[in-house]
Amino acid sequence: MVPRPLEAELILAWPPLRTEHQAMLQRIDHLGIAVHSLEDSIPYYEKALGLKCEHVEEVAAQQVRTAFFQVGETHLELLEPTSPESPVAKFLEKNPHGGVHHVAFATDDIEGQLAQAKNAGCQLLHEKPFAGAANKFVAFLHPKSTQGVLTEFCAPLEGRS
Ligand code: CMX
Repeated sequence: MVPRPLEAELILAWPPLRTEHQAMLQRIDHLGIAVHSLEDSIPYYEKALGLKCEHVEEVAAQQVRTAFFQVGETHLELLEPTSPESPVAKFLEKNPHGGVHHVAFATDDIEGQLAQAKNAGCQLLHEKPFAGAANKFVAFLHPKSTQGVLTEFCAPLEGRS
């Protein structure tokens, strides 16, 4: 069958062309999910979904307590605010039932990814990555500049100064 023009264009355009300067996203590292209380929320993930809470960690700089669950190659990160000033507390004010707070992409080049996003017109919430949960270097893009999704880039902290 001869492809219709649109299909032919899609075939020609796939995979997207990359230049050697483009940073590379590797996978969805985790989904951040805002909750009021880890203690109240963890049983749902363990009992209803059959997942296992791997670890609980406070990230003081972000004013959150986190709980991680592995799902295949990715994780769920529950986020409980530890202060009314926490970004997650503000999110819960607007979304009282909680819900998906951010999408975090693992990358092999976090600075390159930030530069690429900035060049594309995105607002960086952090010009420089910083130490986040689970031994990761992280940086965020403002959701108003990313089609409404708070976006995180992350890379292993290991080997960074
Ligand atoms: N997803 C989508 N939209 C969001 C959002 C989110 N998570 N959080 C806020 N917004 C929207 C608000 O609904 C609001 O929209 P309207 O203007 O239409 O009402 C707008 O963004 C508010 O933007 P703002 O006034 O600039 O900022 P806020 O004080 O509400 O803070 C944000 C929002 C994203 C800048 C802040 O949460 C932030 O800096 N986040 C990055 C750090 C973070 O989230 N840390 C917690 C997780 C840490 C971890 O994973 O360990």
